[in-house]
Amino acid sequence: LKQRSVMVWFTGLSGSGKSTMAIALERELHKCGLLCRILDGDNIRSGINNNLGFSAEDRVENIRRIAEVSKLFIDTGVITIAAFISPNNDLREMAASIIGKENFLEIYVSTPIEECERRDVKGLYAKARRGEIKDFTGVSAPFEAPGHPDLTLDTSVLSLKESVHELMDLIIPKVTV
Ligand code: GGZ
Repeated sequence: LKQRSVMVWFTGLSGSGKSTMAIALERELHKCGLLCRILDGDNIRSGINNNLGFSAEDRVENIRRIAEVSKLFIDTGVITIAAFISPNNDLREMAASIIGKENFLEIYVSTPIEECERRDVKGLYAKARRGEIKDFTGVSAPFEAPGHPDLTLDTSVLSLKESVHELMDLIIPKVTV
């Protein structure tokens, strides 16, 4: 395999742009012939983690399983991209220590809540404001910004293309043999 693997760990609010960035990054890595795997709500919360909700304990178990699965991919040499809110430092530190801190890139998608709420692609913020979803991150559950992320990307300032460019500049030197 002509590549080294790395964990690309996105953190940020619902609607901040994590999944969109993950997909665009995957496309760009594929263009370079690099093998990668996206883990997100669509393939994790609907499958292996379909018994988990959004209580603090369930979020810990969600992230723990995601980190263990990521480790399997990383050990196989696959660049692994995770797009989960992972709302606090303890959760992200747990993931980094399971995966190995030396392989872990923390990417903070810092799009402000006002912008996420304005987009409200799935109508979840409106529901959360009406009290129809409890423990909603940013509304009725906390989000703790990372202290020292490897990269911070604000989609209200940067285009998708610019964000992917910054990601590639960070990742390529780490994965090319
Ligand atoms: C936060 C919630 C909640 C609550 C459902 N809080 O925009 P989405 O819809 O697709 O992304 C959100 C997703 C968050 O799941 P994660 O596994 O990333 O969260 S965590 O890392 O904190 O475990 C949102 C939807 O699930 N969603 N209820 N209460 N997001």
